[in-house]
Amino acid sequence: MTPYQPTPDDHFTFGLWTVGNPGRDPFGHETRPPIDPVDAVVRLAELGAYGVNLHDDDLVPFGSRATERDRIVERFRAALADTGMHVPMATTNLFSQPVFKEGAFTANDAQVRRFAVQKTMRAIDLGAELGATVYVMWGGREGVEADAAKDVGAALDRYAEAVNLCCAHIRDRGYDLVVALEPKPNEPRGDILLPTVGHALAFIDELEWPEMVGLNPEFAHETMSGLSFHHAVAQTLWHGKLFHIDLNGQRIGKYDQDFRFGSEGIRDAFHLVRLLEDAGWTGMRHFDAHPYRTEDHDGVWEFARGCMRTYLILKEKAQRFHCDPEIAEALAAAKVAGLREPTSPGGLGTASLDALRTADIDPSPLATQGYGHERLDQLVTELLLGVR
Ligand SMILES: [Mn+2]
Repeated sequence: MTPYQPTPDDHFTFGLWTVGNPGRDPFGHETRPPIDPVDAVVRLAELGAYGVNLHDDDLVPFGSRATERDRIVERFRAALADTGMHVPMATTNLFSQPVFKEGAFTANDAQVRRFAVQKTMRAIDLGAELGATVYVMWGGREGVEADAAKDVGAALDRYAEAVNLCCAHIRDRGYDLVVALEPKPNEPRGDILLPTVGHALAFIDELEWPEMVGLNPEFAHETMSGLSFHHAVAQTLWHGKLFHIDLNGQRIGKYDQDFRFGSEGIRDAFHLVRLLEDAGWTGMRHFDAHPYRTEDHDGVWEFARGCMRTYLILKEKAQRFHCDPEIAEALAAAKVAGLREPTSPGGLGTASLDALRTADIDPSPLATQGYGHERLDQLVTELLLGVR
């Protein structure tokens, strides 16, 4: 088999909105005609993907009548059945329509909020109908430019209420579905609520059913703020809250680029893949990215192939990282395994506290020891550059 050839076992998924992105940006019109969702399913299946994810409006145009909705869904289900493709995740578009310009779950107008929750309930029904087990919530319009216009505490009350209502709907219907919140710091709003993984993790603890809610962290969204995505995902895993993940490429400090996975931040991407593979992450490797605006449809499929191929190359690099004897030496010199040893082997009792209080620890030799990070980091660089 060709090396780095994806198969469904790799669990690669794409949003319909990713390969289907027509190349519109704030300064320019579409550069590609729309792709029929059925064609996207067929092409991605040929490339070795496991499935596709969708917003409600990606499949069923906003405002469609019920009969039209059912016809579109039936045709789409037939394509899934023909290709063996899955829909592991679904989400709601609560950002494109003008009704959501002031927010959706956190709009100041209660009728807008009710419409947003109702739209989400219907999109949850669609996701469940298509077999999704994860429901992603990205609150793209849940924010503000004019700070005087938004009471942030009240907005968080309403945000929690909306998530609770959606969880109540899932429970009431008996769906096998969990919710994954997707943090983002800004864009399209000046500031967005739940801007980072840390904010979202703390928010979950305030919900009615925190066990039903986790995160969908995105590479570009943490990186936009200059934060380490690898660290964000590691902490999400540590809390048992990695329910889904959005992979793409992004440079710090720029607009939301959503580039092909690995096109920017290749070292961050490597450490992320190493983290996911070492953790035995069994979920989807979902690409939430856009082909460059320069591309025609051939370029779209090159983009999709590139996302998966780079992941598989980095997965192999992660395996080589673990087998390389010089890297093993450097990891030992850096005392990486030492962090697994408890600081207080006896725990938190009085005897252990006394042992720590009275321990004879000389900081001088500890202060002068070197950790060999220069050598270790250079070895990682050489691994990624393909010379070892
Ligand atoms: Mn995303």
